[in-house]
Amino acid sequence: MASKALEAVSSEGAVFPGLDGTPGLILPCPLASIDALLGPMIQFCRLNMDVALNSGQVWRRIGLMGGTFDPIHQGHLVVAEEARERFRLERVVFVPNRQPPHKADCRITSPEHRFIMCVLATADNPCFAVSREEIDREGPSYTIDTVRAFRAQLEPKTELYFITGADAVLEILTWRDPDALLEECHVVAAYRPGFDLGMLEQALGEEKARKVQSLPIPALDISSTDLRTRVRSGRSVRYLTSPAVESYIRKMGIYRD
Ligand code: DND
Repeated sequence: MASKALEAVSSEGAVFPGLDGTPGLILPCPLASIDALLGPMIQFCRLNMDVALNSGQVWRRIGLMGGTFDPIHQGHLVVAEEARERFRLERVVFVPNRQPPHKADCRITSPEHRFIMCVLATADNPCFAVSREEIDREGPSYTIDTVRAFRAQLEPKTELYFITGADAVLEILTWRDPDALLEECHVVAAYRPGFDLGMLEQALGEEKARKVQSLPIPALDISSTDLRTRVRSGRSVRYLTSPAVESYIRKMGIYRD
């Protein structure tokens, strides 16, 4: 099972490989309800996180890809993959937030739907895992709390890279405890062609901007907002997100209203 490729979620179900030979996941079929999916997803995710973090192996570099992921799409996946390659990350852990601190007044899809979509989108990449660190933590999902929670589980030598978009990094001084965040992990700012890197220095000041690692990524003009709008108006999201996520959105009726 571990060697099988991901098959899209369909009426026949889907098989996901586990990381490094851990048992894979067979989705219950048919996809009747979120409850039927959540149990196996959480178990699969825990197993993979155990392999990713607690396998006794000393990791040198782990990436944390934070986001609201409402929904996750190819843009997010490309950023994670580019960061993995560029910084030679052994694992990239996707960390969907429960309560985005900067989107308090926005309507956000339930954390469990967003978590499941992250698992579906990442399950076929043996270097990707999904964490429930923020999903299971009450209150606003502050990144510094997450970085410290991961730090506590990892060897002191392991370097942590918090990966996010350059647009988000421009706002980092408004985040909780930005100085500590910049000290306790490498902050990676992924930028698309046309982004003026000088803006990072303008926004953060020279000293803090120097601590940020910039990462060029290919231009993919995809956004979660656009995906939600498309679903609401009955348009296709095919190829903008993974087939399993597309299928999940359709079957669960997410973003229809
Ligand atoms: P978003 O809501 O922007 O995530 O949140 C990004 C991260 O910042 C999350 O982990 C938040 O919890 C954290 N945050 C924000 C504010 C305050 C604090 C923490 C705090 O601690 O006080 P999205 O799901 O919208 O996107 C995830 C990332 O992917 C973003 O950085 C976004 O820029 C990037 N992205 C793309 N990059 C390349 N090409 C595309 C992209 N679409 C989104 N097409």
